[in-house]
Amino acid sequence: MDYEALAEAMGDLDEDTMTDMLNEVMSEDKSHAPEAMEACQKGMDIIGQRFEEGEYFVGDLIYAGELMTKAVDILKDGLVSGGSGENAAVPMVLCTVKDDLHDIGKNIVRSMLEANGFNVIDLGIDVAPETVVEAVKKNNVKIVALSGVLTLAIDSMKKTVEALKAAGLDDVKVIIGGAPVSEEACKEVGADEWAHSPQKTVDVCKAWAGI
Ligand code: B12
Repeated sequence: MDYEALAEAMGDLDEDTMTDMLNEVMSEDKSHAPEAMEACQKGMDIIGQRFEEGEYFVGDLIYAGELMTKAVDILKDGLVSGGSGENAAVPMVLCTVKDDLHDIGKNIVRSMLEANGFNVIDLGIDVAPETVVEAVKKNNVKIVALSGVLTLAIDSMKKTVEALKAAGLDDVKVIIGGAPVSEEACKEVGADEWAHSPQKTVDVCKAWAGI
C-alpha cells in the first residue's frame, strides 16, 4: 500500500480513492490499519495547512470530518488491540472540552477504549467543567479523559482539572489528548498523563484501572 498516496487522497478530499485504498488495506491485512490511520491523519494535516493558506474553507473542513469518520468506520476492526471483553466494564468519562467542537479524535479514542473493556461515558463536545464534575460524581468514576484540538482547549482542560480538585475529587486520574497537548501542556493543565496516540491512552487507562 502506498500510504503517501493515501494521505494525498485524503488531503485532496478524494473520497472515492480514499475509500478504495482503505478497503484494500482491510481486505489484504487488517494489521496494517494503524498505518492507514496515520496516513489519514497526515491527510488531515494537509487539509489544515490548505485551510490556513486560504485554499480550503470551513465547508471543506466539515467534509474532511465526514471523510475521517468514514475512514475510522472502515478501519475500526483493525484498530482494536487485543480487547479484554472478559473484564467487567470499567466506567470512565470522556469528552471534548469547553469551546472546542472537534470530536473525530475523541471518537477514535472512545472506540478503542470500549474495545478494551471500558464503559465510556461520552459527554460529547463543548463540555463545561461543571458537567464533567457532575458526571464523575454521579457515576463514581475514577478516570477522566479530556480531548481538545484547538490551542484554547488547553485552558479549558486546566479549568476542568481545577473544577475536579475544587470538588474534592483529587483521587480522579486525568489524561489529556489531542493535537495541542504536550508534556509542557500536561504540567500546565495539572493532568496526570497526556497522549497523542489512542493506544497509549488505552495502556495508561488500563494501568490505572488495574486491568
Ligand atoms: C475536521 C476539522 C474541523 C471540523 C471538525 C469536525 C468534527 N466533527 O470534529 C469543523 C469544520 C467543525 C472544524 C471547525 C473549526 N476548526 Co477545525 N479542523 C479540522 C481538521 C482539518 C482535522 C481535525 C481532526 O479531526 N483531525 C483528525 C483526528 C483523528 O486527530 P486528533 O483530533 O488530533 O485526534 C488524534 C490524537 O490527537 C488523539 N486524541 C484526540 N483526542 C484525544 C483524547 C485523549 C484523551 C487522548 C489521550 C488522545 C486523543 O487521538 C486521535 C487519533 O490519533 C484540523 C486540522 C488538523 N490537522 O488537525 C482543523 C483545525 C483543528 N481546526 C482549526 C480551526 C481554526 C477551526 C475553526 C475555528 C474554524 C472556523 N474559522 O470556524 C472551527 C472551530 C470550531 C470549534 N469551536 O471547535 C485549526 C485549529 C487552530 C488552533 N491551533 O487552535 C486547525 C488545526 C486547522 C488549521 N490548521 O488552522 N474543524
